[in-house]
Amino acid sequence: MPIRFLTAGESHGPMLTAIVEGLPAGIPISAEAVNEDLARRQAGYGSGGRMSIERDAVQISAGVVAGHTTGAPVALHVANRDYKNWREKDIEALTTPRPGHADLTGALKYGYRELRLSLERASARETTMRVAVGALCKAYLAQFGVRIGGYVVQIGGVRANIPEQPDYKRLFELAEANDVRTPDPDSAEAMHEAIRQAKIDKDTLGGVMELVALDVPPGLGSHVHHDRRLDAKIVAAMVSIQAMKGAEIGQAFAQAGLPGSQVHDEMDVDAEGRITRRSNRAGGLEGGITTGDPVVVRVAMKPIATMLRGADSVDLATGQPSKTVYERSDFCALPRAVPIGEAMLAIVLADALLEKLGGDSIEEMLPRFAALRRNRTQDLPMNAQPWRFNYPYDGGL
Ligand code: EPS
Repeated sequence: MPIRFLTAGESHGPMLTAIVEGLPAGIPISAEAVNEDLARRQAGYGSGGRMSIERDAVQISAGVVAGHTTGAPVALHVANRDYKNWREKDIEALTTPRPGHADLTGALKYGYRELRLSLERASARETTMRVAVGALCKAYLAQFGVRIGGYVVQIGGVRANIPEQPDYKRLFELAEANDVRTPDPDSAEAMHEAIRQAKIDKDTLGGVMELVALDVPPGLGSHVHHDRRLDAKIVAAMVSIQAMKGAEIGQAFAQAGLPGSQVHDEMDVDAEGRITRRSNRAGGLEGGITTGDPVVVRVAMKPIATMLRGADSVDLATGQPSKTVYERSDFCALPRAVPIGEAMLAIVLADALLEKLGGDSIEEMLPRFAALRRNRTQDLPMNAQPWRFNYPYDGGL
């Protein structure tokens, strides 16, 4: 794992912190570019009151000098503006766990006598720092022409229409143009309406987002061992995001019901010896290795656990049945989850590309990137001879 990162910070504490280790020297970094992604994470219909309090802006206090990474660990901080509203407050005891949140499981694991201690760290407020770390990884990937974007494809029961082999850059743009971050303008209104109805019903909604990486070189990841398969790393990274309960590469679950002839991406060869595909149903990964086609991952978010209508639970202080207590929350956080998914994909891909290229500076890596083997017959010379295993040990037979 060339890239390692840690985050620290509670949802209503003074600040959030991240340290990223393993980025090479020479990546141009601007706080403005990080802040753009932080602002995208704050925008979208369906948010609660908290997003009108916070104005996330990064402080970079180590590892970036004169606008470039030095190769040293990068330290990042984002202030919680809401902290001043909590600092002097006598906080009500929280003793009734919300089904679907970490309230109960956190207390069970750590022996908390106050459920707020679980929610403070389980909160998706922490994803602010993942987006900041992801922005650094996006800047690294951009040096090699790799671009990452995403959009919403489903909110509640409303599904967007996405063409089979779309112009992804156009989809990224279209998605930024509406408040539910979907590239299908016809579905945007219905999604907005579904969230509005959920608010009226004092309920919450989840959905599905799609993250895409473009111009990823072939050959990242590996089939040789379980913990080197890139599809597994991507899925794990996605499901590590708060409230994400499932992830698939391409349309894995739909493909599970189809015959192979309707799933696999058949190959052609052009006059220059380039091997092309007629489709990208594999979502850019075969054998845990990138194919060179767009990497496409879809992530399912459960509806947020904090519901205005409350849910049946148990007051642990009295041992009696009790409704959960509502303070404040998002109704649907999926539109603003897209930059978080992008960030996690950027982190995993940056890590894989660093591993492939080796080296300590962008300068060292650029020629190595240019020399990578591609999907061309001239890059894939075959022996085309009969051969034998000839293992050094023949199994004692
Ligand atoms: C969250 C609850 C809400 C969300 C929060 C995640 O916060 P609060 O309890 O302060 O109203 O707004 O998300 C963020 C603060 C954020 O920055 O995304 C939760 O319980 O997970």
